[in-house]
Amino acid sequence: MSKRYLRVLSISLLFFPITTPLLAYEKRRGPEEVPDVPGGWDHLFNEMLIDITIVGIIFAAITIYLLIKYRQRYPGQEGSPLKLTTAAAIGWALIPAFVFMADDFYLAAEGWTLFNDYRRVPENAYEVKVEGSMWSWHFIYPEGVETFNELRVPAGTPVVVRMTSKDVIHSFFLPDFRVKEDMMPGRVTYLWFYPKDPGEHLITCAEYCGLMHSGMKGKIMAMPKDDFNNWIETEKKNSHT
Ligand SMILES: [Cu+2]
Repeated sequence: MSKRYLRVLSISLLFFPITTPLLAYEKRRGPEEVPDVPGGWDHLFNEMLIDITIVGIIFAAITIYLLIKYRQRYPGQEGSPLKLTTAAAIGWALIPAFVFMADDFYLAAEGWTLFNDYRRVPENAYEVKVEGSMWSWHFIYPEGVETFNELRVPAGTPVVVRMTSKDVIHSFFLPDFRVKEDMMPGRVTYLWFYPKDPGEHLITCAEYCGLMHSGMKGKIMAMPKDDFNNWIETEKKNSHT
């Protein structure tokens, strides 16, 4: 490999870690759309698994190759190390490092982008308050209706929950929606999720909060919009009588 070629190659590779995050940024959606956060986390997780596997195989293959190629062939054999120029030595160290770093930066940028989506509540979100306590969830709807351990929401609308705790730290975890957030006394935290279709989803506490922590479960019931509105109306009447 000529020196000039090496220099051009290493300089262009230096730009790799800078440009790859831009590629990830390119994939952003418009502000009106509800971003697919659970799909995004799953995608990122799979991408990382694939990358780790590929990188692992490459490293293992090179190691095995070198082990065989430079093995001791007879007792007392002394090796004759390859003489590299300084530039070549630096190149061999830096170029592979930058290639793998580019991949790391790309994944990190995807993670940051996704984290933004995960923290930015869609504008038309339906807002419910929830208070955690040992060992149940108390939901308060904007219409004044209250439920325990069962959060009913209209399907097809993003939902934001504003959370706090009565006693100790709990963590509101919705495995199906890949979201989790601590609830603390004296502080309001939030998370949002998007129940696209009607269905039931688990709510569970993900922060050890005492004896019955493992029993601190609830469910989300995403209902067809009309059913949900009817339910709210009925509950509203019930709570006033
Ligand atoms: Cu708890």
